[in-house]
Amino acid sequence: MSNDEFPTDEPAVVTCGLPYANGDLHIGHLRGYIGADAFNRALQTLGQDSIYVCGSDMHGTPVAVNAEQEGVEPEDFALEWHHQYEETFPQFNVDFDNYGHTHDATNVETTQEIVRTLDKEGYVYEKEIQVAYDPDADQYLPDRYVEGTCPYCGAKARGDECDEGCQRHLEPGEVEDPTSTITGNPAEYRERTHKFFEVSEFADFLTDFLDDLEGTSNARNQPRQWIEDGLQDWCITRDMDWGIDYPGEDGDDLVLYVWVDAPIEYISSTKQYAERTDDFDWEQVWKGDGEIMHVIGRDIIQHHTIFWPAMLEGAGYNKPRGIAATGFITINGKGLSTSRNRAIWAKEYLDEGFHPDLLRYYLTTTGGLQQDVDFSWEAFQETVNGELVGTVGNFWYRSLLFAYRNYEGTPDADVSAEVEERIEEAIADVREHVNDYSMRGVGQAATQLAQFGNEYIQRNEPWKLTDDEPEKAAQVIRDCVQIAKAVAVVLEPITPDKSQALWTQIGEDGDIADAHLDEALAAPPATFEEPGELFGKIEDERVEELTEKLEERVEAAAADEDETESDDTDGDESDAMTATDDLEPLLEDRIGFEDFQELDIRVGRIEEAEGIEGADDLARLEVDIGFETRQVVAGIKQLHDLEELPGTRCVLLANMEPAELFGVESNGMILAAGDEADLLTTHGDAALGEKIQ
Ligand code: B3M
Ligand code: ZN
Repeated sequence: MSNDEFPTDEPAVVTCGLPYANGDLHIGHLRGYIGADAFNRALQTLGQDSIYVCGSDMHGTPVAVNAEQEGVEPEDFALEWHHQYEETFPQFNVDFDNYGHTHDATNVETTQEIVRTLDKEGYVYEKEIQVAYDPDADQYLPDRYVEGTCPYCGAKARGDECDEGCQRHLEPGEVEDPTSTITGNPAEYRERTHKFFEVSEFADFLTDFLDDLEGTSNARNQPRQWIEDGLQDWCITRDMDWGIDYPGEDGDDLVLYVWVDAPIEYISSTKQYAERTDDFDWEQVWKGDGEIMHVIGRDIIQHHTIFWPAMLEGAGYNKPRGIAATGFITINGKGLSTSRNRAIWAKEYLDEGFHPDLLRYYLTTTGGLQQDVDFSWEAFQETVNGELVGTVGNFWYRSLLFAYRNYEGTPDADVSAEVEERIEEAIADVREHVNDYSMRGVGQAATQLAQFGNEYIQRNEPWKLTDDEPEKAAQVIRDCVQIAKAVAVVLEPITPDKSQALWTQIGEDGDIADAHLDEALAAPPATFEEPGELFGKIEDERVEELTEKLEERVEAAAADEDETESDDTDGDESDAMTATDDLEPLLEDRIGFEDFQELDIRVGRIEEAEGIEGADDLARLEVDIGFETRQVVAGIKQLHDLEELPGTRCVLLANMEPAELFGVESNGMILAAGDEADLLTTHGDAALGEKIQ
């Protein structure tokens, strides 16, 4: 890999975390796959040779547990979901160059080859460990078959992950107070021999790897802390039938841990693409100097920044160049929950008749590859009606219609210097945003260019010029057609169908997806047909109806849950914001106004933020409160991207007694809510230092 600016001379592979083949796809999945798809397309518009590969994650307890509940074999169960995913992704214009699955022959072979190499290189050893066992079910309890308490943060955790707390990977035997998810019995422990991969040997390599790693800051910062805390070796086998056999030991009942073969599918899928097309050198990427970029959820940072690069390095492969870890997704401000049916399902969205590009635009411009996304039908409507209909669609239609009616196409004139410069500026912005992994920035650059187009046409009023100043009118409209084309080119990674439609409307041949950014400045064809409108408004009644539908099914699911008192075992969700049962009760004691006045709470702005060495959760902040800048220690190190915090407005309890934490003096307390430390702020233009009252 290189850290050279894109486009580089080396081929690139973009991947997105593999979906477990165990249930319906929803908006939480889509934001990742769409984001990565847009990123790959954007790299291509820069001229980067790049492909996008993925596949279904077929193994492990996430699949086995759900298959068992349905009473079907894991393989049949997973294949059925796999086929559904294969059909669903293209419907969102998620255009994988190859979509395989982890149980196919290529991946079994590649996985066994890599594990064999790690073994041969001396990175694998055997160890006796205590493994959870359920005597009633007469079965060992790997991973999701066991639940308990996270030894690091005390949250409820699964056997192999602290999914509701600190997001750490947990090794077999680590979870405290383990109970079987099959019978609810406390688990017993039995001694078993397992294989371990010596991740601890790779601490120096990983430290260097993180120094070079591009993408989002959380993907660099969290693992740095884990390395500092000391890396543990990684148990890579499980007592299960479903999975890939440890090479050379097919006889026993151990299979490889799902997290060994899952990322290897990134390689296998690339190989399949290369074999099929004969047009891509997979080894140049995976064993040479190619560029590897992973888009993942932020709950699987450890797997991608510690285990995966260590495996690659140990087996003699290339290392990833960039990792973008996406934020959380909420629905109407509450955590997405599949068990509570608080989700927007992929199929549902399409069944409602919405074009995929609308959701692509919404997810990319609100969240991109990094930010949290809140989805509500109202917010979706606002974005679609405001930006796609009002700004982009309106500009496209009015300028092309004017051009068609007066010139039957693009008038014969030169593009003005002003417009050429503005388009060049947009192209430069896009280049920078793609290199920053900011797909949100790319979307915004396109919409701002359309906004400029609207202002330009409004300011020049070509309709007043056609009679008296025909040359000037022709030049203004020539400019507008150029801007329309440029917006389509810049927006293509996000709205591929709509951009293609505009491309065809202005008489261009072929695929806009093949156009590079420079094409934004190339002259459009001289004639074209009458244009149509490419975006339609979403009406208020539609939004009301959809919002009501969503609320009703969330209520129905809640009622169902009450009836059956069923446990939430699918838990692909982060549901902290909705767990109303977990809220602390309101205090009965009332306080007087004077008591409140004793709290000196001020409007502030974070100026600096850095992690405190040796402290897992603590960050040192410099907060400007108008009169002065305060040093404050806050427990937000894991919960926020510290690099992103400077400039963030916040609220500070200024007369908190000073305290010293890890040798750092804290002079105040910033206010935050909930497990994710959602920072409180003001929403108007209150000045820094203003008192909260
Ligand atoms: N199948 C899904 C997840 O944990 C898991 C990703 C594998 S990526 C190699 O988000
Ligand atoms: Zn934890």
